[in-house]
Amino acid sequence: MSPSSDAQAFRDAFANSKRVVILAGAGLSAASGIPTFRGPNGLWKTKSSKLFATPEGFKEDPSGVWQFYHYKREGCLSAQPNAAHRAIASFAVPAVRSRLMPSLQEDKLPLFVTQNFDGLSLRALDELSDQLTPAEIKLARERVIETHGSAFKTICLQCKHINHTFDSPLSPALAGITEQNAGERDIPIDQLPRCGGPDWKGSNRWGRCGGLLRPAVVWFGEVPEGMGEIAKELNWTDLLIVVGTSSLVHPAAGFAKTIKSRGGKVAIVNLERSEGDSDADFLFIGPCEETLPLLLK
Ligand code: BV8
Ligand code: ZN
Repeated sequence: MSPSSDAQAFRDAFANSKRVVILAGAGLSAASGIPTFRGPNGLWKTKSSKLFATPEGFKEDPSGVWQFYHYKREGCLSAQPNAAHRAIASFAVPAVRSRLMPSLQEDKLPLFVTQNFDGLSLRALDELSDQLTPAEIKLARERVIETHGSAFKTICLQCKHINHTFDSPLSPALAGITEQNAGERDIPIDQLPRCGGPDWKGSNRWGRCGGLLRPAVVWFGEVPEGMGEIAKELNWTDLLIVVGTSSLVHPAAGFAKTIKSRGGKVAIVNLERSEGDSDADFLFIGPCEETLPLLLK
């Protein structure tokens, strides 16, 4: 049976769902100006994912990879959440949940798994500070899993310290790097982001070690974040909403099949057809920044 595009039937299924998971990909942030990976002008068209999204690539060319992530981080910092981010963030508001999802088990917030590392979904939650208490925002943020990591976290290769920072540039040598000139400079490794920051002098007062940092994003062959919590949640999920992903990258691409195999429903909101979408229960083709707010009104 082919997927339904009946918005009211989707709203009814949504209202009857006890446990909801939302999975998002690059299409969620497209309207915020963040390029997707595999679209017509996708990132992987211009850059090789082998170099920029694998641990081997980083080992081979840490200078090139840091330049790539520097301008990606800058892009994410200057981007704003769009209407689709805000529609999903609105589930954190109790009145929205009771209107849209009155059957939620113990009013459990949907688990939101994003493959994006741009931080925009968390920023959309922070924007609700006029409607939610800090405790409610904290609770909602804990239900967001950035399963492919975050552009705003770094890991030290030496002491494994994970640092969360919006500072930019992470080292003076990266200042002025843009998409146009990235890779032109060969930045010496000791001028790349170091543990303890650019003014690291020996073991400074934070006890940081000065080791080389890497972006805390999940590269190919690496274990995505939150897999245990996600697997547990998928056991109970009766509705998975998939937004803005080509559904080509595993294990996220396999969530829909898991839900279907357990009798749950799958709704896909995507600009164009995506891998495996004919098995979905609902399919809404269009820009999610327009379709999602309409579906969730
Ligand atoms: C894992 C981070 C084991 C960095 C990314 C060989 C060796 C090892 C592993 C594998 C292997 N062969 C296969 C694998 C598995 C591999 C994989 O799936 N490969 C694929 C390509 C075949 N996966 C992994 O390696 C993963 N790890 O398997 O570990 C394991 C597994 C389970 C449990 C324990 C251990 C790690 C995957 C993470 C890789 N990291 N990037 C960086 O990007 O800089 S991948 C990259 O793809 C991004 O993270 C991105 O999030 C992800 C998915 O892409 P999308 O978000 O879907 O973006 P895309 O452009 O493709 O599509 C956008 C969609 O939006 C389009 O459909 C478009 O139509 C739509 N759209 C556009 N605009 C809009 C819109 N929709 C709505 N509205 C709009 N306005
Ligand atoms: Zn360190």
